[in-house]
Amino acid sequence: MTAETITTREAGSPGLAFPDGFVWGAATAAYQIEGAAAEDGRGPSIWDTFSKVPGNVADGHTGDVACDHYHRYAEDVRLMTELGLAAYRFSVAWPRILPAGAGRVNAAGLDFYDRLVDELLAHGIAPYATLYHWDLPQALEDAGGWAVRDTAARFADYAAVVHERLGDRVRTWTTLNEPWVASFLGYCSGVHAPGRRDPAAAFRAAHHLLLGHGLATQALRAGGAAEIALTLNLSPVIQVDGGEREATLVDGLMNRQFLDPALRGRYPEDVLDVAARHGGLGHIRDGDLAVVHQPIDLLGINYYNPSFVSAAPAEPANPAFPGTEGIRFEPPTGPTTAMDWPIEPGGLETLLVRLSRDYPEVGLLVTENGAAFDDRPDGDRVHDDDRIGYLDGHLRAAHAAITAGADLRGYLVWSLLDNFEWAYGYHKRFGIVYVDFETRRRVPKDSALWYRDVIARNGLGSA
Ligand code: IFM
Repeated sequence: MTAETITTREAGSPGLAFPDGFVWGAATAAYQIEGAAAEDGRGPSIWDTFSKVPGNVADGHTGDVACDHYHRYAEDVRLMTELGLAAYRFSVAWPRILPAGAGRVNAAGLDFYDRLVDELLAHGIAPYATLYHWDLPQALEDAGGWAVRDTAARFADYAAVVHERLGDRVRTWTTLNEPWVASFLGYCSGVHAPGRRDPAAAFRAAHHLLLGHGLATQALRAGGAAEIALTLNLSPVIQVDGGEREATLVDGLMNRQFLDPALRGRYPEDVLDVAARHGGLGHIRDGDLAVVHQPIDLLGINYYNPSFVSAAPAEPANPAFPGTEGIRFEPPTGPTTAMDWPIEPGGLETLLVRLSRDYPEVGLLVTENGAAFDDRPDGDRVHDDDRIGYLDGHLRAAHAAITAGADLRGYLVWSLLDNFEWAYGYHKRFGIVYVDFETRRRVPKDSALWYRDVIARNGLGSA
């Protein structure tokens, strides 16, 4: 992924057909959409706590009500049906199932996902369940959070409880969503829950998340799970001044720190060097990597943009990347989304081709890709041509990767609904369906109608 170039493709391109059986879907996450934060026995999560501390989330927004999906899930499944989705990726809120993280199981929490799964199946939509999308039960954080080893074992126990209830109907399971974000934004830069600023804790958290993935995968397999995935946020790292050293280090910290243990059973040496200088390696015990390195069926890829770096000797370390003194993270120079993230569809092609070359044994699934823009309703419509352009470009890149041999099985757009975008609150809209956060009314945007047509023809029309 280092010293690579990114392919640029012309707009105004021909129609493209995807392989038969290619899975089209959409993704969400529990804390971002469910609301009902204190209902039916749900316990507090680190995001409940974090979002209530003034200054942590824009305008003091919280996930207390969010899209109210907990009560409106049937309406949301109807929307999915109208779009023709084959799969819906949602996450299970750990504190709904085990309000204190371990011990007592909350039956009402399991009942909610039971209803959701049945509703999806009744409409012919495959449920893809993610077990951890960042809402750690607060009680476990109080006991040390992901920085302590015990949390990995508790995660596997929780995975077994959920699988026991839903495993007869859910085929596809994802253990973790974006462990880099959970560990380095949560425990190092502190811009995500639990808001800690301790690089050593972040490296420990990363390892315990990976260990939790391995233990949960064992528990899911023992229960007979059909298909198991790990989802990573991956970003090709490009060195703009032509060198390679800085890009390689950032690639290690963001990408290979998770890819190599999970898919090869070892940490990259460059990552171990940085971790050793930030708290040491005492938390990595003999035998851990064999547990982490479980055979999995799918690698989930969340791709939004590449990263650009350069050598800059006076630069301090980036707050989310320990050990990056002397490396500048370059701001985008071309078009960006409302997140100020560069729009570079070619990065997805680069990434998919690289993954299929370096980790050929695992199938690939885009579990998130999408963009925030400043959408405004116009009567009953939301004209979001910028999002259509973004999605079209990225699907063309995905198609090019398939043509080049990548074993890409499907594409799940982020996100079905506008939702709680973490530290940005409700200010950033990623949905293909607009949500009015006063009334909770849903309005499919033009991109949703466009996506419905893409799904119906299993490909892109000519533009
Ligand atoms: O909203 C998030 C999601 O929770 C994880 N992946 C990135 C998305 C956009 O920031």
